Amino acid sequence: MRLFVALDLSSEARTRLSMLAGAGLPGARWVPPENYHLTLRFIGDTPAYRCEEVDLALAAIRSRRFSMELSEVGVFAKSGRAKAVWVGVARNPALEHLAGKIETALQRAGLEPERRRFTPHVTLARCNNVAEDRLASFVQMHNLFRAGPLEVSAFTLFSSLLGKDQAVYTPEVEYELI
Ligand code: 2AM
Repeated sequence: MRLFVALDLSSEARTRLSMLAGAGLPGARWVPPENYHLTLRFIGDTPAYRCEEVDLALAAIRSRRFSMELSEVGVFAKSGRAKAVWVGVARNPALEHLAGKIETALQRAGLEPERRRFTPHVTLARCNNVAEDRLASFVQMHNLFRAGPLEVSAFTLFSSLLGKDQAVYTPEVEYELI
């Protein structure tokens, strides 16, 4: 199974985010609102025997509920080419604390450390060939975007099936925060 740990979003948050999507960016592949999530830790392909260890490690985490605010729109680029358009999160020590606990728990369960820095975001669109000026004006137009506060009372282990068009994400286990 291809796994990742993420925050699921409420339908209100999905609706707010979906209002940003759809127009003005030829070449963007918009993520369908049912697929919006905030990844806390990508795990990747996991053999069956490891899935149980991952579940046990995540189930042992005790971390507090918190709220967060979605804030700003940005772009990930690689070699100067835009790859994804995302909505970020206002600075949030509780969110970082939770991501850190998940990282520690998964390393203890035997997973390789995540080398990439945690950059909380919700991906709105993946880009193939989006014109730079269009992207710049999209970001500028939506830079004051805010949604929240969103209450976070659980995190979720998702499986991901990569499809030809869009991935199918399935919530496998939900872990309550205290
Ligand atoms: P993204 O939204 O920035 O693409 C499921 O694939 C989730 O895991 C996505 O939200 C994706 O982030 C995230 N992810 C993090 N690292 C990944 C990787 N190496 N490969 C695929 N997805 C990754």
